[in-house]
Amino acid sequence: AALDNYDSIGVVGLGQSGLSCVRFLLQQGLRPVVFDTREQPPAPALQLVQEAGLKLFTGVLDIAEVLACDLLVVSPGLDLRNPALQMAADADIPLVGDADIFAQYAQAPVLGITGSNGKSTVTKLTAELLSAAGKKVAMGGNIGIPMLDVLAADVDVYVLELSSFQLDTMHDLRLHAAALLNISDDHLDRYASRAHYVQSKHRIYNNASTGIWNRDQRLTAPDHLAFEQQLSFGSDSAELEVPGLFGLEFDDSEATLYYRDQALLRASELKLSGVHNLLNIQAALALVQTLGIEPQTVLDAVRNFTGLPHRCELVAEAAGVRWVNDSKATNIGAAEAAIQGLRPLVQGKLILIAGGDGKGADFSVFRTALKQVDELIVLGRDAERVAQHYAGTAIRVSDMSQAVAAAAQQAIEHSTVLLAPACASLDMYKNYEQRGEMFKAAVLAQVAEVTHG
Ligand code: UMA
Ligand code: ADP
Repeated sequence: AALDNYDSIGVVGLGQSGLSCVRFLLQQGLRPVVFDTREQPPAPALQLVQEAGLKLFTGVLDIAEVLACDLLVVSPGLDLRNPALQMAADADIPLVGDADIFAQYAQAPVLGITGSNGKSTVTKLTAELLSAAGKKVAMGGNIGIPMLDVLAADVDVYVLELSSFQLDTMHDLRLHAAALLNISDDHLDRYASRAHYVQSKHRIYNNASTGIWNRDQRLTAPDHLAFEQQLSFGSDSAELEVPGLFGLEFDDSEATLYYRDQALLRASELKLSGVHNLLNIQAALALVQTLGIEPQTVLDAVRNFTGLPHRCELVAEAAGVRWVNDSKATNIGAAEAAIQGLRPLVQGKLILIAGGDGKGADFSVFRTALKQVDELIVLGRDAERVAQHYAGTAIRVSDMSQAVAAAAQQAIEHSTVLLAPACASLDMYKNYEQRGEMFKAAVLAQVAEVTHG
């Protein structure tokens, strides 16, 4: 979307993305008309809009005003099936996201990351690997920093986390490399079918020079990209006829990460845990490899990467027990990944702390993952709904310190205690971060007691 071709630009949505778009357009000397479907849009954007004296429409989108625009920059939180947006699309008014504006101004190669799970982890790690290789990196997108806010003249490479919503409105961005990490059910309330959600994820490969995909899930493969334009990763070994540059080999309970036929790292050298994180690391190595950075040259940065907080974060290792905080596992899919990712690496017991606000999910699908758990400790509003699908006897507790104490009692040597609630936290905590902090505090107190008490 070359902005000077349009006479009347509408910005729809005044959250973080909308605020950043309005600010950016004003900097370019353009005065958009702004919309938000809420009567009361968030204060920061509202203030900017009022200061700049822009025309503002709040509440149900005014069809005539929307159709009066010749370009609409739509926020990711808005459903494109909104009637006014649908009419605009039917009238051939381009509906774009911030990525299309970004595309006009970014002067350096852009790496893009999408997937149902692991996006933020891979985005952050990729940025750290690039920094380790001496590049000036700018990171943004769904990770929480609007991409237009990180545009700068002196950037060597951009790393963007892209949600399916951002991909839906992305047409012009030509990614130097695009990674589709995995696909599992998510956000199905916004898509007509699972196939539509998959299609949305695949948009990341449109215009990409290289597509990076997951051999464990054929569904992630970029079918229209030539063989030479593909790199892949997976939990099998790497020397396959598919473009298998990265892979894993397992012996006993240890996994080794391979690049072609070269062993790079053993899982025990890492601060991250879980097979899913070994996949995330491969994806990040593949992304940086497309810029000519050889995996061998950034291994220290991989070893030192502590991950993002609350995602399979190793909190403590004491008395042969590993304590892992995966409070970000707010749905069944993420908790399953944590359980399945950790299971092969645990020789003693795998002890799970779960429960919270189940958001009406059907927990019978959690049963398979629960079979891999040696002890289940449940808390929160939907504790019983989780416990009900456990074959053994679940231990019921009423707060996090009780949960940690119960886990300590059950643990034997080489056990792992995992907080992966499969539920939102809002019944007991402000957010998943606070729940994770409570877990960490309880674990550190428990460990100190064992050491000194
Ligand atoms: N909303 C309205 N009316 C409007 C505009 C927004 O009701 O007119 C509502 C949306 O339905 C949503 C909320 O406001 O509930 C925020 O929507 P938004 O589009 O304004 O969101 P931003 O504040 O711009 O933040 C977005 C991403 N959020 C979403 O896609 C919902 C952020 O990802 C992202 O970090 C930010 O842009 C910067 O790029 C967050 C997220 O939850 C972390 N993403 C989803 C996820 O990861 O599952 C996709
Ligand atoms: P996203 O940004 O896609 O939400 P995060 O990196 O924040 O992903 O991780 C969120 C949760 O998803 C983590 O708590 C973890 O349990 C799970 N997860 C991380 N990486 C993967 C992966 N590669 N496959 C499946 N699940 C994963």
